[in-house]
Formats: sequence, C-alpha cells, structure tokens
Amino acid sequence: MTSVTLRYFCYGCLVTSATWSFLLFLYFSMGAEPDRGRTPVRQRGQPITGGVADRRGGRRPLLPSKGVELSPEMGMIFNEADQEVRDSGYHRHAFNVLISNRLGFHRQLPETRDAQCREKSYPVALPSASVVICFFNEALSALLRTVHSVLDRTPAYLLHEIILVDDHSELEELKDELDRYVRAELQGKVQLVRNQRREGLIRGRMIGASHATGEVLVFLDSHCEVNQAWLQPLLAPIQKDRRTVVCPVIDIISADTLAYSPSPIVRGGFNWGLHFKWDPVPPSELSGPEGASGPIRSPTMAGGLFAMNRKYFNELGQYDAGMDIWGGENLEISFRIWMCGGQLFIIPCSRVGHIFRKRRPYGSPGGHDTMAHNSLRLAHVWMDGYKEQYLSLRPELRNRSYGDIGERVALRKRLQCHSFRWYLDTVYPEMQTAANGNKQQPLFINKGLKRPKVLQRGRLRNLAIGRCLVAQGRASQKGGAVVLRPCDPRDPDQDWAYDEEGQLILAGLLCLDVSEVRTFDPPRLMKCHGSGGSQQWSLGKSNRIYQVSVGQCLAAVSQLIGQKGYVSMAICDGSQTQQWQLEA
Ligand code: UD2
Ligand code: MN
Repeated sequence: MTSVTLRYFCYGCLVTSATWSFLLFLYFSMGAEPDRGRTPVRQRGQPITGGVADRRGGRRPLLPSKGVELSPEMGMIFNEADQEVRDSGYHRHAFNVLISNRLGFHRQLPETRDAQCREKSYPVALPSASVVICFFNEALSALLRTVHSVLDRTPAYLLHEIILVDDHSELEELKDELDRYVRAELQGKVQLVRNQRREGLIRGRMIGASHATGEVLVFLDSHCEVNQAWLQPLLAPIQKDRRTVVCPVIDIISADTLAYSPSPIVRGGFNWGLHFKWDPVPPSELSGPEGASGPIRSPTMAGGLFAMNRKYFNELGQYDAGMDIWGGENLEISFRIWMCGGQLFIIPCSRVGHIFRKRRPYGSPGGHDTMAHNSLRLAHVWMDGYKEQYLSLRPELRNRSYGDIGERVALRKRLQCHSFRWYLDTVYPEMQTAANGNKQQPLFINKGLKRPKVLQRGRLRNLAIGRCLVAQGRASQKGGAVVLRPCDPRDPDQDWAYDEEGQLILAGLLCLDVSEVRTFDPPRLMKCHGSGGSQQWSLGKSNRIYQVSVGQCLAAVSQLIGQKGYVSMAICDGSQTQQWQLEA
C-alpha cells in the first residue's frame, strides 16, 4: 500500500503530508531571505522578440494561435547554460524559470471551470477594467505571460488598460528591454509605471490604481495566467452592486513544472495568528439556484487577485499606506469590506492561475518583518478587543511600534463601520467554533480520497550495470539513498510502482525524490507528497527515467564501489547507464 491516501489542498499545492503543510505554514508566516548578487539569466541588450523560447533557451517567433502546450520534457537540461538558467531562476524567483522561458508568453491552458459555467451568459455591456499588476524582480517571461494572458483572453472592449507597476526592481531584464518591449509590442493597452523606490506591493497597488481610469480595478500578481472568459463573471456582480468585491478561483501553477491545475472550491478565512487560510465552503453557500457555480461569500481574500469598482476602492480607503512590502493587507481589506457595508465573494466561474512558491524569494529593505508590522496595524485599527487574541499569541509584539494609525481609525469612524464582533458573528461564525479555535490552523483542507492509479510495477533494472534499484538501507527509511544491487524477483523491497502522477514508489512505502534546489544531491526516498515536482518522473522514450522538474535523467554511476552501485542525476544523453527496464 502506498502512503498516498489523502490529498489536501493548501495554499499553493496539493499535499499529502504534514511536512508539506508545515512548509506552507512557514511560507505564509515568515519573510524570505533576499536573493542578491547573481548575474541575470539573459544578457543585457539581447532583444525580447515577443516569441517563444526554443528548446535551447533561444527564441522563435510568436505562435499566433492559442499558444504553446506544456510538455513534461520542457524542463530538459541540455547543457550548462540551461542548468544556469534553471538554478539561478530557482535562486532568484523560487520557480522553474527554464520552463517559464520555454513556454514563452502564450500558452494553452486547460479548462478548469465547472460545466455549468460554460452555459452562463453575461450582459454584453459591462464596466471596463483596468488591470493593475505590481512586480518586484519578476522573471520577465512570467511577467509577460501574465500580461499576454490578459490580452489574449479578455474581450478588447472590456479591457480599458493594463497598468504595470515596477516596484523598483533590480534585475536588468526588467529595465530597457522591458521598456522597449512595452513600447514596441504592447503599445496602446499597457502602461508601465516605475516606482522611484521600493514601496512594497501595498503602496505599489495604490500607485497603480491612481493611474487607472477604467471603471473597475482588477489586481493580479505578476506570475499569473488568466483562463478563458475569466473577466465577465467578475464584472457582472460588480455592475449589479458596486459594493461587491470579487475574487476568481486561484488555480495552481506548479512552481516546479509550471503545470496548470484546477483548485478545489474553497473560501478564505484566517486564524488568530492573522494568517490567511483556506476553509471548506459551508453547504449553505452552495445551496443557491446556481449551486456550486454561483458566487460564494468569503470572509477573507487571499490578497493577490480581485476586482473592485474603482471609485468604491477609493471611497473605502484603498489600502493602509502605512503597511510595508508584503502581508496583512489582504485581511485588512477583507475586514474593511465586510465591516463597512460591502461584501466579498469568490466566483467559481472565473479562473486565474498563479505560481505558488514555497518561499518568497525577496526580503524587505532593512530586513524588517513587515508581516508583523502590518498585522499590528490591522489588529489595532480593526479588531477592537479581539486584538488580544493576536497579541497573546505574539507577546513579543506588544510593545513593538507600528506607526501612526490615526488616519485609519478616522476612516473607520467616517465610514461608520460595524464592530469586529459583528464581523465574527455575521460573516465568520466558524472562527469561534471549537474546530477553528485559537490555535493556528494548518493551511490545508481535505480534498477527498483519491489514490493515483498505478500504471506499471516491477523491478527497475539498470541496463548498463544489470542490477536493480533498491533502498540503501531499509525501504521504509525516510531520506534514505537508493543504490543498485543484484536483482531478486522474490524480494518485495525491489518492487517499484509507477503511477499516473509520475511517482515512483518503492515497496508501497516511499517516493523517489530529488531536491528541486539541490539537484546535485543524489535521489532519495521520501514520504510521498502528491504534489509533483521533486517526485514527478517520466518513464517513456528510450528507457530513460526523466525527472520532470529537475530536467535530468536517473543514471547509474559507472564504477562499482564494493558491492554497491551508486546512482545520480545526469544530463540525459541516452547512454546505457541511463537506461532502465521496469520488469515484472
Ligand atoms: C499573497 C498574495 C499577494 C499578497 C500577499 C500578502 C495571492 C495569489 N498572492 O502572496 O498578492 O496579497 O499574499 O501581502 O493571493 N511585489 C511588489 N513589491 C514587493 C513585493 C512584492 O511589487 O516589495 C509584487 C510581486 O512581484 C507580486 C505581488 O507583489 O507580483 C505579490 O507578491 P508575492 O507573489 O510574493 O506574494 P504571494 O503570492 O506569496
Ligand atoms: Mn504571488
């Protein structure tokens, strides 16, 4: 039996283990170390042709059609230059930039909406949208894929403009090259605003909004891809009621493979640590006439992707300009919307993919914990006596200064907002139930039972060495290495299962895994996490075992050391040491 029995949805990935949810908890709860000092991937001055990258990282002209289709082998490493693009990309952006570059600016996306959504019709006359995208040191290919996905999948008459706000990025590729590209290829619809200093995403969005002239503001992160007919379902409810704020369902783009997959329908909550989390949707929210495809009231938003009437955004106090860089603004605006007369919905028929990363690849100037600073402001302005819940979890913050909140307190008064108690009672009663008590909640929810189907099973014989792949120690040893030993058809510890998710599972216990960031480390046996990436292998052509996110092949190290044969990852070259047979 494999250890993959439960699948969870969490902010960023589908996971099966507590380890992963812990990693994602960290993702939301701490800042990341800044990455500095590496040379840019593309040389300065090398033109952006607006085309798609070829297999070797060069570019060929744009495909006029729906775009490139992702293949499992798009991350294949052919040479050192590819390796450098991949590794420095992980370092700088925390996702697979090699695949992102090769995908180019236009790609095909799978349909992820419910069938009911395709039947819906929307008014032709809808308010026009200004799409605001802030970025700091974004990978150029991801940024431009975001922009082009909007241009490709939005009716022109609804798209008033796209406003790109460069938050004082340092990367060369985002300077003259981007200027030229915007001027030459995106002229008319896209405006590029450059911040003179790093403002953070919160003030960055306010700056973007101040340049906008469309009726509705739509905010997106700079590594998104909007899916078919994404905008109309967001605009229609705003047209009906200007105080309605809406979020699309955030589909998952894997940071390791760039695969686009649907998210389950969940809604936003939070815990007393003031971290955002996903919650299951209460059945009452799904019982309207539109069932699971109707709007879902959501106590909070994740933050990055939402649409709101522009004038209403201004009336409601935009954002708290005293908040820095990253974090907390999503709960602040969510509380404010509900408490001050608006409402917040998730719209299941609008789908936008987002690259969920395992760490934030940038820090804040001065290395401050902006999440704590921002959360303190949010607690002191909006949470009344309930701020004690936060402070009792973070006693070290009691005496931390959080700047002047006078203006925000005055705003709350001016807008005659409800109390936080009202918000909890009316909008988020689940917060006070036992299951959702004071302790910090993990970021996953149960997605249901589904075990990936096993496609093949047997011993894995290396054709050069003639031996089989086994655990170096016990097959149940997490973190254990794999080695080559004489094949023994009766040994259950030599039994590999290869399943539809690309996992290679030994003896029904652990998955073959390679670190996405330390690709020189040999593969190991790890608990199956069910989210692809480090555990996604492709068995196919010419007997090779290809690692989808690492872009290399499993190889026997040719010399035998004692009785054991070692294995490593290597550039795929078709040699015999990289040929394997899965034999029953
Ligand atoms: C989530 C939100 C994000 C924001 C954040 C809390 C989603 C999908 N994403 O984190 O939008 O609400 O929670 O604050 O819900 N950026 C700047 N300047 C900076 C730092 C970031 O412009 O100093 C840009 C960045 O390039 C990106 C956006 O802000 O486009 C959000 O940053 P992120 O992707 O690192 O945040 P994420 O998705 O982890
Ligand atoms: Mn993001």
